[in-house]
Order: sequence, then C-alpha cells, then structure tokens
Amino acid sequence: MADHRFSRGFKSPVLWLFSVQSLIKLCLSILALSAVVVECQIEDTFRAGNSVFSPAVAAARDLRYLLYDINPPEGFNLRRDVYIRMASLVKTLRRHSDWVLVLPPWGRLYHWQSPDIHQIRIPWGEFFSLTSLQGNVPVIEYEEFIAESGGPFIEQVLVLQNYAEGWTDGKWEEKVDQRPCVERLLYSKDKQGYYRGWFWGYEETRGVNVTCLSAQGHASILAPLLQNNITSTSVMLDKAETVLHDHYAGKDYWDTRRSMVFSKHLRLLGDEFRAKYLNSTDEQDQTVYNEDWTRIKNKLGSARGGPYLGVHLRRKDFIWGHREDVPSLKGAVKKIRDLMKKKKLDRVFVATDADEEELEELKRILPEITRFEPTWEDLELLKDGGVAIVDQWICAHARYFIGTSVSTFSFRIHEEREILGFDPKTTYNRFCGDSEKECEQPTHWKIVY
Ligand SMILES: Nc1nc2c(ncn2[C@@H]2O[C@H](COP(=O)(O)OP(=O)(O)O)[C@@H](O)[C@H]2O)c(=O)[nH]1
Ligand SMILES: *[C@@H]1O[C@H](CO)[C@@H](O)[C@H](O)[C@H]1NC(C)=O
Ligand SMILES: *[C@@H]1O[C@H](CO)[C@@H](O)[C@H](O)[C@H]1NC(C)=O
Ligand SMILES: *[C@@H]1O[C@H](CO)[C@@H](O)[C@H](O)[C@H]1NC(C)=O
Ligand SMILES: [Mg+2]
Repeated sequence: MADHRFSRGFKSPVLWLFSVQSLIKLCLSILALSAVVVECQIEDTFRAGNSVFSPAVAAARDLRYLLYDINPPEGFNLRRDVYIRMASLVKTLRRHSDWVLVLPPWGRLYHWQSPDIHQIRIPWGEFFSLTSLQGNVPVIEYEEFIAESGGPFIEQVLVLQNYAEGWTDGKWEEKVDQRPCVERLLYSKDKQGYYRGWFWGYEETRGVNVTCLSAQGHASILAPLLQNNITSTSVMLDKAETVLHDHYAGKDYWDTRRSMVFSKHLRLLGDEFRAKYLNSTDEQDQTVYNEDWTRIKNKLGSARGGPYLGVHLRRKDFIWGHREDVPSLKGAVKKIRDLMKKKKLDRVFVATDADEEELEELKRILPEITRFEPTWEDLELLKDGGVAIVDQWICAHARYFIGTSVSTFSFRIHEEREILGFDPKTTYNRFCGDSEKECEQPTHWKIVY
C-alpha cells in the first residue's frame, strides 16, 4: 500500500513542523542556530545515525541495529523510562562493537485520544532534540534505519517474557534463556514466510525471524546474548520493559535522562505561555537553559521558578480504580488553596487529563486556574504528546510543584526540575487521597553528574 508519510523522504521532521504559520517567525532564527549546533555537536563516532551512509558503508563498518518496542498499553512517560534502559544496553554493547539504537516511532497510545489528528509514525524529533539524544548514545529514527539498512526488514525479533515457571524457589537470580513463547505471539507468518505484526504502523515492515526470550534482570544481561549468540545485523526487543534499569538513578541513568531534551518548538511554546500568563521568564526565575545538556550542571536550590504553583492532577484511569492515594477534585482544590496561601503564590497552573465534566467542575471551584489549552491548529501541530510536554515544561518551571501519586507523568516533571536545579522541597510533593492515612511523599532521586 502506498504510504505518503513513508515516501516523504528524510526531511527533518522539525522542518515541516516549523512550516506552520504561528511558529514560523519564532523558529527561523532557531533553525539557523540548531543547524550550527548539529554541526558542532555530533562527534565522529556518533555519525552512525547520519543517512549519508549507504548500506554498503554501514555493512563495511559492521554496524548493528538495536530496535525495541513496548507493551501496547504503556503510556508515554513509562516509554521514556524504557528508553533509558535501552540506551544503557546499547552503551554496554558498544564496548565490543558498533551498535546504534533505533528510536521506535510514537503512536497508537491509549491516552492519545484527540480525534481527527494523525497520531502514528511520529518520529522522536517531534518531541525530543535528536542532537541532544545523540550526545549520549548513537540513535537514529526508524525511517533512517530503513534507508540505511537496505529496507523495511528486521532480521531478528526477540519477544521478551518472564519465565513461565516464575521465580524458582522464590529466589531472585538474573538469567536469560531462549524459550517457547508463553503467550500467543502477536506476529504471524505471511505467504512469503516473513512475520507481519505491529511495527509502529509501518505496514511494509517485516520480521525475518521471531522468537521468544525469557529474561529476568537488568537490561545489560541481554548484552552477551546479543553479542555472541545472535548474528543478525538488526535485532528488535519487543516488550522491552521486561528488563530493568542497569542502575536506576545512577550516573548513566542521569546522563541519558539529561540528554532527553524536549524539542525546541515545545520548549518555546511553554516559555511563551509562561511569559504571557504566568509572569515567568528564565532570567527572573533563575532557570536559564543551555541548548547543550552536557553543560547544564545547576546546583540544587539555584533555580527559583516562576511565581506560580505548578500542579499535575492525574485523573482518568487513576480515578476509575478508586485508588485511595488519589484525591477527589474537592480534596485537590483544598490542597491547592492551602499551598497558594502558604507559598504566597496567587497563580496556579494545572496540568491534567481530566475529562470535560471534571474540567468544568474544576474551573467552577478554582476560577483562578491557568491551563494550557491548545487551539485545534496547535493540537494538530503538537499532537497529544506535544501538549503533554508543554504541560510538563510549564510545571517544571513553577516555584513549587505538586503532582499525583505514582504517576510517571509527575516523575518526569520531578526529574526535569532536578535538572533545572530546584530545591527538592519544592519538587517531591504529591496529593494525598481524601482519606489516605499514611501519605508517603515521593522519593528524592538526587541527580548524579
Ligand atoms: N496534556 C496532558 N496530558 C496528560 C496529563 N496527565 C496525563 N496525561 C495523558 O495521559 C498519559 C498518562 O500516561 P503516562 O504517560 O503513562 O503517565 P502515568 O500513567 O500518569 O504514569 C500521558 O502520557 C498523557 O497523554 C496532563 O496533565 N496533561
Ligand atoms: C549463548 O551461547 C552460549 C555458548 O554457545 C550458550 O552456552 C548459551 O546457552 C547461549 N545463550 C542463550 C540464551 O541461548
Ligand atoms: C530464528 O532465530 C532463532 C534464535 O536466534 C534460531 O535458533 C533459529 O534458527 C532461527 N530460525 C531461522 C529460520 O533462521
Ligand atoms: C512580574 O514579576 C516581577 C518580578 O518578579 C514583578 O516586579 C512584576 O510586578 C510582576 N508583574 C505582574 C504583572 O505581576
Ligand atoms: Mg501510564
């Protein structure tokens, strides 16, 4: 089937994003700027990702490609976490040979429900700065992989799974074994003997071989297997969330996390909004950002933040289960008013996934609320993922932040604030359920440089 998105070629996604009128003026200068940054930042070793390499050159270099995907129901912010695990694995693999991480296109996420907008096959460049990612580990977009590797074929798909027998003797040990698939495979063989399945909406992509792998342990336990037992040039790990962080919140974790810089247009939109509605600018708030993440090393407590309370109020599936650690709207607003008074802040920015009905209620009981409400054109440009990032960016710049219990959306805001250099007291806060007894507050994961 013809696929216009695919045949669009390899123009930077950023280029066509910028063609939307409301952003043109802002971005022309940046475009020139970021071209310069790209030129100076990418080291030679990281050039694997450049599509100037023909398949012949890639082959001559013995390049190998690691692709991955995640269990479909997982949301955007857990996916960002799994990226960190995969980046760590690729760093381990690169000690022995030339591996590149292929970024799984975004799409078909359960929470991205805005109607009438195209939300699959979204390249990472629409949400994150590729140059920044490449300053940590070599990465390429999926379409570059297709071009470089000679076609839409993934030679070996390994579906990760737990051990059918669970932990034997209740003893935890790290191990990995080729095993029969425990669950029904979501890939099926076509007439040519290739595997078809969900490859991020790229219908022409095929898997040449699909097998299951039971794995229990840290991401890098897969390294010897990928290095020695498997000879394919391209290997995809499906259900990659099965393996754990090599060293959660250690230096390598933070290096990768720091490299996950949001795309410039999203940060700009967030900054514009802060200036216009929240009297918040980087100079005033001591949150000056550096385009080069390797140069950001802010002392905790150095950031002041804009004169507003930042709130992430997670609803939808978090309230459907009647979790006792999530407040009612009334309970949340009571806490918000409390904090505004205590912290002497007269503005409040609320990021939320509340439905229409709850939003109406929220505006009624908290009339002074400020929210980022994109126009349809903005939404079409940013997509649900971009809007969520703008929400996170604005929360990350608040003088004081409060989020929702065990929400990865809130966790990513904590990290952003940690990078900006906020006092942990202003960051690691969460709402308590209306009748929650022991309301344990989030853990401070101190940044490591
Ligand atoms: N724009 C926006 N979207 C949100 C907000 N909270 C949740 N969402 C959406 O709901 C999804 C929640 O899933 P996830 O990222 O997995 O975070 P978690 O489920 O809270 O751990 C996000 O990715 C967003 O698409 C919010 O405050 N603002
Ligand atoms: C990988 O190969 C080694 C040596 O041939 C073998 O001992 C090991 O069991 C293999 N690992 C897996 C997971 O197949
Ligand atoms: C598929 O991959 C498995 C695991 O690497 C391997 O044992 C098997 O021989 C492969 N099958 C084919 C047809 O190549
Ligand atoms: C914005 O903040 C500055 C200093 O932080 C303050 O002097 C100014 O009065 C504020 N403006 C408004 C409109 O609140
Ligand atoms: Mg989720």
